[in-house]
Parts: sequence; C-alpha cells; structure tokens
Amino acid sequence: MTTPPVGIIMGSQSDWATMREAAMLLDELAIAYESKIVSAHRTPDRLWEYGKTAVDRGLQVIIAGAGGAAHLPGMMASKTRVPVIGVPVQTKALSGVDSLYSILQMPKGFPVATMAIGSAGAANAALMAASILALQDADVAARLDAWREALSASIPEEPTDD
Ligand code: RP5
Repeated sequence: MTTPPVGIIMGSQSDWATMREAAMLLDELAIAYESKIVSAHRTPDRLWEYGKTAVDRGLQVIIAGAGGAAHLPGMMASKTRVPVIGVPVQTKALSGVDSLYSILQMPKGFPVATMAIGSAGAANAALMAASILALQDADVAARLDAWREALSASIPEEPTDD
C-alpha cells in the first residue's frame, strides 16, 4: 500500500473528536493521510516503530495530538526527522494547558511545531502540513491558495445585528 504524505497520530480514541478536524481539513484540500492511535505511554513499541519507519515509508509530515501528559509529539520528534506538528488536546482537568506545555517545551535539538489547544489547533495543523507540502507540490499550493482566498472572501467588511 502507498504511504500518504501525512500521518495523523493521537494518543487515544478520545482524541479523535479533536483530531478529526485535521482530517476533515486535509479532505477539503484533497491531501491523503493515514490516521492511527499511537500512545506514548500505552503503546510505546507502536510509537517506536512508527517513528523508526516514518522516513523510509515516505511520510512527509506527522500531525500528533495528545492530551494531559502529552508526550507523543515530542517523543515522535525525537525518533524521526519528519516534521512533527503537535496538537494539544483540551483536557477536562486543566483545560489543555497541561497538554500545551507538555508539547511546547521541547529541549534544543528536537522541535515540535506546536499549535493552539483544541480543534482550532487541529485544523491549523492540517493547514501547516499543507503549507509544508506546498513547497514541493504545485497542485497542493494552488488548492491551499484557493482555500485561503475563500476564507478571506467569506469575512464581511461590516458587522451586522443578527
Ligand atoms: C492521553 O491521555 C491521550 O492523548 C488522551 O488525550 C488522554 C486521555 O486518554 P483516555 O484516557 O481518554 O484514553 O494519552
């Protein structure tokens, strides 16, 4: 089977409600992806294998979402040079600030491109992935440009009462 350019990984099934925002945006941009549950704590061997094979499989960007002690994006960045975009999933206990800090504060040498907490972050992760792919793919670049222009065009110049 051909490897898609984007891998969406997440720590738990419970993250999918957030991470499907990334998947839906990639669908809109006609960018192929795979989606997998890969937990840093519950399935460390799966994480290891995914990171170890990412370059050889041909993945070009990894979007990694996790909540709480959100070690998945950082561990994946430690294991592969494929760019990792991190999405902090919003937690009940600490509203996702724990996820954000866990993903953001990487030591020098292993960066994670960290997005906003929650669904906006997941959607932006897809757009960031598209921007990276667009550097080498004119078709993706054209679709991304069109998407951005449509969003701008949808914003009214003046507010209304209703
Ligand atoms: C993290 O723990 C996952 O990324 C998820 O956000 C959080 C809670 O997981 P579940 O207990 O819902 O499976 O590893």
